Amino acid sequence: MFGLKDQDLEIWQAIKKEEERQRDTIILIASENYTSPAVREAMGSCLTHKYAEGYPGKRYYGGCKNVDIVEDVARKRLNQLYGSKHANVQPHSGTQANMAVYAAVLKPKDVILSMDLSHGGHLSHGSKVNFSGRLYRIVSYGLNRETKRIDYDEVRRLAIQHRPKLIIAGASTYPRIIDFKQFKQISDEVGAIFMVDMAHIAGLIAAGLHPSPVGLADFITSTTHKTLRGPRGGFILTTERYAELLDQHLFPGIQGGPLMHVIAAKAVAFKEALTEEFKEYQRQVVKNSRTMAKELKEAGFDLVAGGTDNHMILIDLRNKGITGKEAEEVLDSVGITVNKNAVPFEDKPATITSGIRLGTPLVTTRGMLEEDMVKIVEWIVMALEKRNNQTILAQIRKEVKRFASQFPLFVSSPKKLKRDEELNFGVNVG
Ligand code: DSN
Repeated sequence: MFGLKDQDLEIWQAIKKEEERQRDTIILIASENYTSPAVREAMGSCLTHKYAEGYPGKRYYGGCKNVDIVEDVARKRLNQLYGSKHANVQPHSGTQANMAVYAAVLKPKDVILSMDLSHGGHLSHGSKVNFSGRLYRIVSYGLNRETKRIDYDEVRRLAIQHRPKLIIAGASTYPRIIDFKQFKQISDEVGAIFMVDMAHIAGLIAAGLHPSPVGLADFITSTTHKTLRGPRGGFILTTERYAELLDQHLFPGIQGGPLMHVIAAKAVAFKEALTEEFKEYQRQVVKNSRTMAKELKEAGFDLVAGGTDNHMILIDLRNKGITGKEAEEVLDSVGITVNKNAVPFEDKPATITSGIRLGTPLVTTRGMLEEDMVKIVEWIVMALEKRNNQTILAQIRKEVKRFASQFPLFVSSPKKLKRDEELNFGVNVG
């Protein structure tokens, strides 16, 4: 029996290179995270061999005894984590989760009221280039021009004017707390179904660091791989009222066989999320994000909405005379990975943008603390300011690599890393 290296050198090498990239760089993509060895073991298990169309106890294939246990445990743990009544752990992704909810309660051309993509909403909440924007009539709310926060009066005004069948709260880029209670009141006022897409903040909600939509929303969709720190995938929570309708529209409605190896890994991640260590991790994610925001502001950066309450920061770079695309490329060249991002009231195309989005889930999973965020911001500031000086960029790249490569990829909670014994810093900027 050959291992991957012997059997497929090309793929093995690409994976090794990616391992190096993840180890030797500082990754600040707000929607990514590293998983625990246990999550990865479940994902790489023999469950990938099994077809299990249907739900536990009601499958269309024989031999589902063991995967039934896995899916039941995953659902039970997820309900325990959020205090919800019904969980569906089969969505392959966040978009599939959203699609299943739409399929369950909407007809083509029904009205959805959701956040504008260019103000921080998600592709699957009604973008013209996505199935959601083609199939349904989309009315978008945005941010207040002054505060760059959700304008709830505007949401109410649009809801009354357009009478949406579904109102969606939730964003891909919004650094502040979302007031789910206000959304619920507006939904009730106009008789709309209320859905929350909590993909970005699922881990923070599980740890009690962001108000929960459970008990307010009719449907809650999420991914499992962002702050929640599980495998790549999705889930949906709903009430007893919608449970059967939802399950039918997920399978057989829009999906076939569930990915049982991923569902097993989700179950492992949910167990991890129920621990005190996980809460501690989430608290550190927010502390790190706030520290980064403070340092960036002191360096003269313009933060959308003035700062952050969660794991992410959106920088409007227009006062620095650099585009999002340029900033992403410069930072990439020194080993700091971010993504260019539209800012509210954007004047540049999506391929250029005026902003960059930063997030702290990954660096916190590696055990980095506030003092490390200070260092990272120093490198970001220096790299952007001296972007035309190749000598300085090369020096920063060296320092970033030396710094990043000392951290393991996964530490269950920040306190687990005995910094003085296990790490040897001594990095000096400038
Ligand atoms: N693409 C993801 C993000 O980066 O926020 C959302 O699906």
